[in-house]
Amino acid sequence: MSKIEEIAAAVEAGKAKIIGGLVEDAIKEGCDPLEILNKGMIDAMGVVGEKFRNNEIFVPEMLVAARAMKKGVEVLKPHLAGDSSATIGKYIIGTVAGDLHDIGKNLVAMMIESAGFEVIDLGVDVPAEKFVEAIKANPDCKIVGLSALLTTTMPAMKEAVAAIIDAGLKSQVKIMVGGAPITQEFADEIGADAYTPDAASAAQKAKELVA
Ligand code: B1M
Repeated sequence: MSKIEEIAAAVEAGKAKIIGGLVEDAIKEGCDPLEILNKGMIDAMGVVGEKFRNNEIFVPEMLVAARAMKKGVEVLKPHLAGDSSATIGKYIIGTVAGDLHDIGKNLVAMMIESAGFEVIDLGVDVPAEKFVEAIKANPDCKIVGLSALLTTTMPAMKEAVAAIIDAGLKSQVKIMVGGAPITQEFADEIGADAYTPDAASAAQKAKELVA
């Protein structure tokens, strides 16, 4: 088994205690940090999701897999993040109301930070008003990013975008959206400025939006 396969197996089995060591070993062996993230962790979470959908595993197993991935990302972070010494603007991010998924949102925040933004992370289950308050409290903020992982929380994303527009803040900030069930069509429909499918493209798009 390759180191990356071992990492994937550890994420799937929720082995949070050993994952840090495996990631360190893989780095020492010269594995590409992005490949460790994509093939070792994100793909493994895809397998976990598939097993959950097929009733082969349940919420507790999904939770321990998520914990293992978070531990792995902590160790990987310094190897992924670039030089963020120069700040090109503030970026507010959060997972929308009713949604507790934060692994993808955290990855987006990490990539955005390494692209040079100062990230203000509002966390998970963020109501529309909290996004509005945070934008008002940071008049120099240029972009707000909304994440949703559940089809049932897509309406909360729509509400958050509407609240930002209704509060007259659309001339101040660009709105970026993403998350597994989100599509370009949905982003267009709710009035977001940009949709990106993953963390790397979110960072790229954010830079373009402030250029
Ligand atoms: Co949940 N869950 N979950 N879950 N969970 C999914 C999302 C699900 C697809 C699993 C499945 O059925 N196959 C399913 C949703 C089905 C649907 O909506 N149609 C589901 C469900 C049903 C649920 C519960 C309802 C289960 C229950 O209680 N019965 C429940 C809901 C809780 C709630 O939020 N209110 C629930 C709970 C949980 C846990 C708490 C156990 C745990 C989350 C832990 C955590 O995040 N701290 C969990 C997990 C781990 C998953 C899966 C397995 C993995 C999610 C993940 O972290 N992926 C997931 C299945 C799957 O995704 N295949 C599943 C890895 C991550 C890197 O990817 O988050 O997609 P992702 O982020 C990507 C992109 O989407 C994108 O970039 C990221 C990195 O490249 N992206 C953005 C994300 N946000 C972005 C924002 C952007 C741009 C890009 O711009 C701003």
